[in-house]
Amino acid sequence: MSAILLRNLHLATMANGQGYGQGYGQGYGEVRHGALLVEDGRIAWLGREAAIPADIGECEEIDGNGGWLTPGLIDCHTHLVFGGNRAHEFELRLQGASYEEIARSGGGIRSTVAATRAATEDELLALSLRRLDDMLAHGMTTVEVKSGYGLDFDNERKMLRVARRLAEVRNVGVKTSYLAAHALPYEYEHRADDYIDSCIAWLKPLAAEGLIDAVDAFCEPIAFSRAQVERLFKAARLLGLPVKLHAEQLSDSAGTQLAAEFRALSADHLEYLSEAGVKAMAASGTVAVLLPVAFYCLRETKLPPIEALRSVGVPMAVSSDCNPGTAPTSNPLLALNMACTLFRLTPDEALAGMTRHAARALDLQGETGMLQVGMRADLALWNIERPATLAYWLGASPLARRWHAGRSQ
Ligand code: DI6
Ligand code: FE
Repeated sequence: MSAILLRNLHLATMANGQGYGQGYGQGYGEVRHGALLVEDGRIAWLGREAAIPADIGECEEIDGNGGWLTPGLIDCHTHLVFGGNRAHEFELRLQGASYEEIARSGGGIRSTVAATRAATEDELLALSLRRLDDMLAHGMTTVEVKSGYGLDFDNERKMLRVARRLAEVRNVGVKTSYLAAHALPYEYEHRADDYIDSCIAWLKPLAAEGLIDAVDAFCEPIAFSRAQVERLFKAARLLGLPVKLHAEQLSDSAGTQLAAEFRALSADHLEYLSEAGVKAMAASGTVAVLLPVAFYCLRETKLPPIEALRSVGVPMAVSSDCNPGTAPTSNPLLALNMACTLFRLTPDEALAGMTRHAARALDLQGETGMLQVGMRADLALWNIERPATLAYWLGASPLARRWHAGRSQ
């Protein structure tokens, strides 16, 4: 049995109902001058250092140097696997072109599709690892990875295989989402319904291969309609796969209500979410995934209805959206800052959004996202004086060390 005792640190457990009410996030669930015991990859005990049980036996001791231990960060919405980059479109946007104009003229998602199709699986893995390693250096222990730049069977499969391989070559948890319904590929021009038929046909063999943890889609006039998404969701349900949705990012298409009907794990973006959409989410227990980096990069001005979501108790997750178009970053802490600065979340609320609530958006509640006895020992140790620093300080990572399932490396 391998045991590790972390001591001389403060704990931000992020556990429900244990906070001191510093902010809307119910506080950090703090244990000052705490300690935490890991046994066989799980949290075996935690509490005040003065109360460490006498009978814990032999273990490796780690001195936290007075820093803070939080649950490992969970980035629950990323497009981490892709080929090429879109720096040129960044230049075009600065000359006045909009995201939609670029998308309609064959750029945008489609240009990343071309680069992703051209890359071999190994090349794609190498490109993705660079971004993943940056995330890990920022305290991340679980990442969701979407397909959606392949848009045909072989290339969607290639992306999902790369996502699975990430978890084999790095010490990290990976959840995959099948996002073939991200954009319409050239081969299906003016045949969106046929393309959805193909997405549905590919779903079964890819799920049978164990490559899909959830099914996602982009519901938007520049992408797919509610009726098309509904057909895909029905196919997902038949296979017993949970769904999530890119909804109300650029307009109110009432995709969220559809997602709620299917008891979606999450509805993501939500800038244009209506009151009816908020109610539907509250009723279905769907997590609201906020993506402030995309909001920032698109210079969006319409804010997601944070206060409405808060007041009805919809859990709000915060994620990087790491993608080459609207969120070119592999720094999840930047998303925490922007969630506070742009969306006015409190720092404890933002951190809950990248731990406890993010776990729920990935169907991992009870497994990770909190410091609690029995949970997987996914931990981040930070050289900070107070947890708000994670959202406050821009750019650099104050990470001292991280553990995934009790393993540090
Ligand atoms: N919404 C987004 O923000 C990303 N995908 C989506 O559906 C953007 C993806 C890209 O531009 O490559
Ligand atoms: Fe996205």
